[in-house]
Amino acid sequence: MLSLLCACLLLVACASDGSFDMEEQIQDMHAKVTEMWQEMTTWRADPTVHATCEVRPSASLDASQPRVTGLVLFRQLAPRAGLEAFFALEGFPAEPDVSRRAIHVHEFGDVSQGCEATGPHYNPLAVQHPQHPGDFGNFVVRNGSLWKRYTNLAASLSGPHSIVGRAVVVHAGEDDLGRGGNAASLENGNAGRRLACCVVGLCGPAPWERQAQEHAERRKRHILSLCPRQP
Ligand SMILES: [Cu+2]
Ligand SMILES: [Zn+2]
Repeated sequence: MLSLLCACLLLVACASDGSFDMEEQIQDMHAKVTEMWQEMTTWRADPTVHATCEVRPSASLDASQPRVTGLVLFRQLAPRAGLEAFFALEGFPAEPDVSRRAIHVHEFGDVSQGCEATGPHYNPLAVQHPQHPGDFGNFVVRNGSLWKRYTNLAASLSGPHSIVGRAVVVHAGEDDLGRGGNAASLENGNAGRRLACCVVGLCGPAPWERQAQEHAERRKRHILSLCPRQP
């Protein structure tokens, strides 16, 4: 199948008169062949893909800003399956009430000049916020930390719109989810300053398994704490 598509691609390339339409068709066919190749090679082995992202405070923060650190882990059981994630972050201000903070995937995996270097939201289909892959929305922060497992997030670790190599950015504010009534709302949700970020990289299953075990133990401790002790 792949060799047939490659042959078609070559034929089209040979017949090309250099026009813009033909060039566009070749690019489109190339993207389709690449996507099929990625799916075929993944299908042969265990299709599960894992990724990790070690969150560090933005280098451009001033001294008054909180230093958020932690880990974001991803798992995808098959190329078209929903994305699962663990978010384990700390260092937010320990406010008495819960707060909500936005987390998104941004375009560039470049954190060399602070989180600003990660660019805008990753937006391969040129759509409005919050329809971007990696618009994860708002996360509840309690006592300065965030600990949550999510399933079915709208992003992927494989295919042409993979978020691998791109950045996860933690914001100081809440995402208005495109309802803010201004241009920025439809680009980035007016989520405020970029507190911390990391670059998504592929990894083995071990970090996910460790986090899953810790998550199960935390849940168990939480349930036990809700049960009144017998005298
Ligand atoms: Cu963002
Ligand atoms: Zn967005």
